[in-house]
Amino acid sequence: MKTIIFFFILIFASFHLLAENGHKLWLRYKNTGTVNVVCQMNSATLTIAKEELQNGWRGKDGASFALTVKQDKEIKGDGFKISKNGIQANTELGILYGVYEILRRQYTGEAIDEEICNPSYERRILDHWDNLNGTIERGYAGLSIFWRSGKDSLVVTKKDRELWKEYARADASIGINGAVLDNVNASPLILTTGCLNRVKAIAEVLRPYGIKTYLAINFASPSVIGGLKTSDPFDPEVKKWWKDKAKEIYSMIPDFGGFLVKANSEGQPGPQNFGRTHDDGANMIADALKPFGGIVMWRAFVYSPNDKDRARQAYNEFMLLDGKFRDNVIIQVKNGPVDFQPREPFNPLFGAMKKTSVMPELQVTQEYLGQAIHLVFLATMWKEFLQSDTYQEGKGSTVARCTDGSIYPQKYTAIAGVANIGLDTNWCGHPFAQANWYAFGRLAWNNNLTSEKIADEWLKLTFKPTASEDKEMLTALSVEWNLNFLKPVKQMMLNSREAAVNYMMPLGLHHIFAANDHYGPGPWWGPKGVRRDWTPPYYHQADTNGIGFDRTRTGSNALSQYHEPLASLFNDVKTCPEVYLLWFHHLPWDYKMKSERTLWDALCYHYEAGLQKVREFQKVWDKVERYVDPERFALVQSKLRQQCVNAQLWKDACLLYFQQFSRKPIPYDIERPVHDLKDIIKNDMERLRRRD
Ligand code: GCW
Repeated sequence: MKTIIFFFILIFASFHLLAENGHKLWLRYKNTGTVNVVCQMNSATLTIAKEELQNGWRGKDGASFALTVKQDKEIKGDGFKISKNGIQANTELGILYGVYEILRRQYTGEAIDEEICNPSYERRILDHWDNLNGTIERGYAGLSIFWRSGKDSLVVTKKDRELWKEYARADASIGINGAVLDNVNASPLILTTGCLNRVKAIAEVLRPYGIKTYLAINFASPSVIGGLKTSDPFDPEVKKWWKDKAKEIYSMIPDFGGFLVKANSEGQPGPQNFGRTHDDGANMIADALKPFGGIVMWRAFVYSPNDKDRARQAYNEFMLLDGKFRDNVIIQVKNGPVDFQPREPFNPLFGAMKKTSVMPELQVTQEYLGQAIHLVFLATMWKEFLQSDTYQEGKGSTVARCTDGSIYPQKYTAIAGVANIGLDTNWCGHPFAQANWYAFGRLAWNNNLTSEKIADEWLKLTFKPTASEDKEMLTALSVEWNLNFLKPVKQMMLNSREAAVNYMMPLGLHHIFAANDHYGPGPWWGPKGVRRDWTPPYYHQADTNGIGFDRTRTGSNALSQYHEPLASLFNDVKTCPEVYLLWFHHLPWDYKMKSERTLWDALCYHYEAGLQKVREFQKVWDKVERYVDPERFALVQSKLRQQCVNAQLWKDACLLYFQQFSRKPIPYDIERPVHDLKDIIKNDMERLRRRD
């Protein structure tokens, strides 16, 4: 009888799964009762805090809840103290963050005991690679929410403001407090008055949510838009131009955050165009921002075609400059030494630059991880990075501790993520890509959170049915939901990044992507005349002798940039972690792995495992159909199909291509390729021709 009732409850309850288009993200709050918010102060931010509590309250009906802004030494920055009866914080923004924490706990069922929550990084920033014409570099979720093309492109509409407000709210709810509004490949036009007026309007909407605006700037701006003869950082007129520009910006946006600069990288202008160094350029701009409290985030993503190993260049260039930067300069370093690959060891600059503030740059948008098609939860990748031990100050000097102020007394601590947000109704293209936006914010706030906890929270907030007002029904549904939806889907998320590594580039392989769009496989691509370090053969180095990039002491010696014991550990093929094997070593095809398999066989099994995992994900998803509203269910289902097709292509392309060199059979218990290599290559060439 009980089971029958349960069954009916479920059937009935599942009828209440309202169609959802994903626009509400993890903020599907709906209160179940009233709350009496007690707060002595008033401000735009506190008004938001009060409204959020009232609209989302799931605690005791009619309870009193106090919001108190009061200094407490234990609370850092915009941190807060929560308890059952209220929130205390040093700042109003701290109160708002506390409110989101309370609501999150009420929805996820986490206990609310007295606890202080402090942020790991002071600045938690999203970098939008949005162009002023509305397109987004490496954006897969539609056009920009900030910029558009056309003759009215700079007119600020009510609709713009509404969308920016929703964006600001989503950011604030996960602790993000900064946004770079334009592409790092920056147009000089961003600093013209028309654009700055729009930036001002955006800043006004973002401000009550505690989000500072920053801009990516073009180093050649003084000559391009300022009419000067040069942009040489030593030129007095150039210095003055930047000082005046800073003054103009701060008169419009008093809490402006600062500039992000990509200089002398991939064709962008920089101080080296004038015979100067990175510190000369960064310091000149830092001096202009200093009187207003602004910072410069100067990127270390530099590499020239003349060096024999791209991976070692940022370190070689920037280590020489350690200690030479002004204190309002932060060096922004990508997590890995090459470029946001599915797996890279950490960039050796972390922990090594001891006299300069350094901030990690992560990529939320999945340029190299299946874009808005593949389901890849990135928290596990970021945790792997943050927990990597640099050994710079002894064991336990993790990247997280080297960058969040625990080890070095950095003047500023910060972390940035390249945003995956666009005008798509669901913001991110793939419903599960929202989890990466969420995870970035949560980890920036607390770099000790586990991937599992983040996935758990996100799934509950994003997918748990909230429609029923009937408590009993919701409880019954909840038990069932936890078991049949939460558990398997969470596991799928946690396995998803390793699956992608396996079907794309296992065992330390990297950058073997199809040219330009970086979506599918392209290990063969390397036409004459193209920069070698922009072609996959440069990275995989496959030949009949073996495969992999030799970065050992007898190779490029890039591994000497790591602190001992890492350098020796990576150098010795026996102790080098297998996940980084072909990153550091060029090995023969019959090299014996720990599993006793040959390298070639191991490679085949990794590709196969990756593909099979995606097949499994399809089954996991199909099985949870009754727990998901039809719209989001169908979208994820269709994306998983495409992911599966693409994973098959990756496996076939890479194995058939590398087989030409290994000259060994694909182990017979592995499913046979379903594509021909020559067709794959032909299609790829056609794709490139169409693009040109
Ligand atoms: O990953 C590469 C991208 C470029 C990007 C560059 C960078 C913004 O392919 O599109 O440019 O990195 O980070 O500067």
